[in-house]
Amino acid sequence: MKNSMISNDLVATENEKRKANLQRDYDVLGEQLSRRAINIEDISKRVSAFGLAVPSWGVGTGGTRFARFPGGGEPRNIFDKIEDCAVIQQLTRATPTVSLHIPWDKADPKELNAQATRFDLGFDAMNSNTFADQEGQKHSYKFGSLSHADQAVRNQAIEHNIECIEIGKALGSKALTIWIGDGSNFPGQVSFTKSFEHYLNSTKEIYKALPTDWRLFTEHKMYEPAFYSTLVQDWGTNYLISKELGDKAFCLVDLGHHAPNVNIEMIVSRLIQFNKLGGFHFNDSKYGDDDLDAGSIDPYRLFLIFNELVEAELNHAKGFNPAHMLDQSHNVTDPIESLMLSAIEVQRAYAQALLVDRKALRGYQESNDALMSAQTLKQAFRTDVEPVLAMARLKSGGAIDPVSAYRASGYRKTITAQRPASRSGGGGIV
Ligand SMILES: [Mn+2]
Repeated sequence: MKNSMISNDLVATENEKRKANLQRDYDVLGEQLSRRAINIEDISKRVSAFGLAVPSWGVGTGGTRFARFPGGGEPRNIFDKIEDCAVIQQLTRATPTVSLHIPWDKADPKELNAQATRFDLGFDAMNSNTFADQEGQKHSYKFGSLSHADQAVRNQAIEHNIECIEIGKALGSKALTIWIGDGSNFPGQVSFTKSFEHYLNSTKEIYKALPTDWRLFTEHKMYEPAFYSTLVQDWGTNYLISKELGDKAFCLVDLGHHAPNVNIEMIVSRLIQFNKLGGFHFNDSKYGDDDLDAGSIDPYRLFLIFNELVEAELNHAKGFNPAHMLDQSHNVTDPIESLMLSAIEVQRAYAQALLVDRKALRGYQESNDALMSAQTLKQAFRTDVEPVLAMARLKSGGAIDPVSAYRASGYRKTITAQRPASRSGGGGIV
């Protein structure tokens, strides 16, 4: 890393304390895996190559509809946010890119590029915002944006998305993510058919402005902010959109945007099979769109999703290139710590999924051995891959224990002194 927010000497000192034990754990795991005909070095290499994007808005403290309790040293602007993202990447080596949200992160692209280059960071998908009104905006999105009854409102929303593409081009981004809050709170409030027709026509205009090497991601969400009907409410509608738009349009799966108990891994499989999986917003939930830390509630579900992804990767599924991003709200933790651990949880699910004995699984599936099929997945999930993840971090210059190194650095205290407290800053967790 060209520049670092935390002293590399401090990271080295912290690693030195843990290196010998890690090597021992790694060797033991390597021996265990070799008995299963798995080369630990192969798994390590794949884990090292696996990257996630951090959403710029994730490094600020989140909130609920009731209150927000700001933490110390909150980023004041996109340049502070990139510094916090650089810390996450420095210590985990798992998050080489940042995903921007316009207009919150609007700034001179030259300056944005310079700040990202300082830390060897890149820019992932651009995120537009037509779910809130911005200062000086001509038309309100109170009753919708891309699906609004009024053509003038729809045009304003279309133009905003095209502007996001233009900014993204200057930053080396290759994708636009559209999530809208359009919907209704009362039966009869909107015409399902008419509003969807408007949405499709609007999105087709945006699609036309998409460069040839870009992808358009649309994100479905079951409810909120609209509580009776949401325009893009489920993966079926999302799939219809991507089919209507064309080959550059893909579905984005946000784990928290489904009803409890929905079989998300099966949705993922369907989208892969029909070449429409764009990527993920990783988080976890217990009840609804709780935006909890990835893997904190149901790590097995995360693993089962990665089981599908690894299957597709190994089969070289056509056009398979999912974008990985975290999308969470950190209300009670230090966002940097949550994002570091969440990135590691996603990597963990990936590493565990790489351990699935696929040949054995296929055999059990073909002989209808339900019990052993399930056990084959469980064997991989039960394997403690922490030494692989920690070794991958160490070898690529990160921290064996990112949270300990972060706490030892006193980074939060330093930035709290440098960045005056602010009570503002939108939630905007989508
Ligand atoms: Mn999302």
